[in-house]
Amino acid sequence: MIKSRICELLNIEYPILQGGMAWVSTASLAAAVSNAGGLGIIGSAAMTAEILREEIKKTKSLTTRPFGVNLMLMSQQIKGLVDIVLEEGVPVVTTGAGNPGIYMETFHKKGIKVIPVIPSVAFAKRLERGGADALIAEGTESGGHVGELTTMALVPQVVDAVKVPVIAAGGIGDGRGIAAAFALGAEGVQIGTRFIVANECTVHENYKEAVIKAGDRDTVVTGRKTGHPVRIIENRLAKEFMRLEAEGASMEELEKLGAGKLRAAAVDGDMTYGSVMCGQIAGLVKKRQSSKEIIQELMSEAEAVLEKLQKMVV
Ligand code: TUI
Repeated sequence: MIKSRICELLNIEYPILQGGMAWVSTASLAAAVSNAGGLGIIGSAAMTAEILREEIKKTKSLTTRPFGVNLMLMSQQIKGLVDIVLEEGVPVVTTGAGNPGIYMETFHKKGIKVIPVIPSVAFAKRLERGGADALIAEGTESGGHVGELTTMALVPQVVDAVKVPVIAAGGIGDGRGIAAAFALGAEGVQIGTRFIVANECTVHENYKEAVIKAGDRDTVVTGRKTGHPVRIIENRLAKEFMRLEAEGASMEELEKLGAGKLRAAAVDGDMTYGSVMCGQIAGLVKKRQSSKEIIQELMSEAEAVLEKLQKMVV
């Protein structure tokens, strides 16, 4: 049994958070992960306020356990999404792609735990001072919007810099990754890519198949130059993006190319011109399972690894 402050803080059985992925993490996946003892998280980045309200209600109808909502702070709808989270009484909020400082007090007044994703030590310290209940240190191995540092370099430096519990994310897909994250001082993990192929995940079948087929070098980061770095599976869209970037295309041109492409991949199953966001760890995601099977396997592997490592100390 692996327990940490994250289990107590979030009132969950296992220290595993499911990444709140846009167009991917709907009520069905979030509730299944929460029912399996982790923290399921609804990804609200592409939702309108009303759709988020429906997804929260659906999650509540499927589980009595704690769950979270991820707020992508660059979302055009952010104010409306925040209002829905406050009205519906969601237990946990994770944030990405920005500074949630201005919402912290309002969330706390409602008893909502706030766990921002941070890509650097400086940002971690700032948000700890701002009242974050825990932090997700997310390495550049992750899918979607990424920072610069690797999980291996970022997590121990953040752990040394703050007192609140740190959750590691980026490049974690099995029990070895969980054990490694704990060795670095993390007290929990956030896993996205492995849950894309969960039975309860409602993303298009082609997307799941692309993750299962992906090898270690099949993702690329587009947009590092434009300030919007995004890790996706390399396809025609990614190549076109990289060509335009190399030619010094304007932000408008790049934004035009990217518009609606995540939906095209996740909803329509377009694996050629869609934006197939996933992490570098896709190479070891090889089978479809229920969320419960994934969590059970992750935890028993992590325990076995930690026991094996302990025996190496003589
Ligand atoms: O947010 C994510 N990953 C995401 S959001 C997303 S939605 C999207 N849709 C279409 C195009 C692009 C994105 C897909 N993937 N991860 C959390 C994360 N946050 N990673 C990095 C950061 C981050 C970066 C800078 C957090 C804070 C930050 O601070 C900058 C500042 O100083 O405000």
